[in-house]
Amino acid sequence: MSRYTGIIEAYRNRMPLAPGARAISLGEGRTPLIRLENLPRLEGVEAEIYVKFEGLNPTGSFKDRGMTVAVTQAVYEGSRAIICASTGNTSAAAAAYAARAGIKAFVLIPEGKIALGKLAQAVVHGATVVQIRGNFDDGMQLVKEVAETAPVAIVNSINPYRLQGQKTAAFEIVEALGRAPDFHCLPVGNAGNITAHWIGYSESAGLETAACAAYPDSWDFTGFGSVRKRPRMVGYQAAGSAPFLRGGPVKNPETVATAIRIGNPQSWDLAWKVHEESQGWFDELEDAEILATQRLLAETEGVFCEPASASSLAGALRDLKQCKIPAGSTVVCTLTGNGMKDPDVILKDGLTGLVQVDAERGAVERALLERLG
Ligand code: AN7
Repeated sequence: MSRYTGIIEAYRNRMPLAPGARAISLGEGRTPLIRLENLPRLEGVEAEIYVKFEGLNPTGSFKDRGMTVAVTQAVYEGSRAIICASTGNTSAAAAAYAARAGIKAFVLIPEGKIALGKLAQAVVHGATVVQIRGNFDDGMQLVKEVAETAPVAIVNSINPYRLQGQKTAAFEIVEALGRAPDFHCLPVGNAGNITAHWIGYSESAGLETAACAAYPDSWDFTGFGSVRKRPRMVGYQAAGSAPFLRGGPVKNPETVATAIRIGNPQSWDLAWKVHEESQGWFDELEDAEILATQRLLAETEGVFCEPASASSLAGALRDLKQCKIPAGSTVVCTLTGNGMKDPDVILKDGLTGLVQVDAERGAVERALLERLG
């Protein structure tokens, strides 16, 4: 057994990094693929459903897989600072990996619209947090403009090294299952992650994909194939922020799932290629469905993901019930981020399960007995 040191070292031969590039890592990756045992039965769906719990990465989201590679390459190229726009998770990851690398991070976030835990992360890691009076899409536009002249490397997913890191989630799934699942469901914001997964599955199958347009230079990824099949990729958006369902950008995106409050996805073309090549689909979910599924998963399986992440499972359950996903299928849902980042969304509904009693044995016993039924 050797010490696990993150996705770059684990998949070095599949990374378009210079051999001499020093990996900036926090041990990201190797997240659990948890088979749901209670929820499918309770919901009356017949399928092998797994959740890939990316909330267990070092900063609590899948962004760490991409950030380790983007920051490694930025440092290798001599950058002293990185910049991103973010709905929260990218800023947390950028801040942490910049701290690890000893460089500066600048993060643009929509004022008042990111989960508190994510803001705390950016602050604690010493990033300069620029709160803009606008949304993610405004921030992204500003980042592109500023980076034209300022000596900063963009680490949003338009940076091709990000997707190279994020593809490793698919590698891990194929290794764990011994094959690709039939369906892979995930939340879609900028659509970088769905593209990255498709790249990962394609590499695992040794198959070409038009999504390799997202590659840095002309990286040849064929020849790694060990499995034959790729999954159908299914992307879910929040109804108030669903540009893929509207056929174009959404001007004022709104959703309780602030991580995917994105109206102008940066990987628009790539995502449609994935849609076509994988014969998948996009769909949308109401905020209430997303929150109900977040709760259901937490209460029945002990897995606490953030609202955006729950949309993957909410969508999968609906599509299973409607037989869009056939019974008996193997389905993997990516739980992109950790629920602990966004306690507000849970607590604003009131504190269920909270009881006040006197500090006295009898009172505590009564409280228990009433609920043990
Ligand atoms: C939990 O942090 O865009 O479709 O700026 O945080 O690859 O954009 C976050 C995105 C899903 C969507 N789930 O992924 C950001 C940001 C969670 C997320 C997505 C995000 P993409």
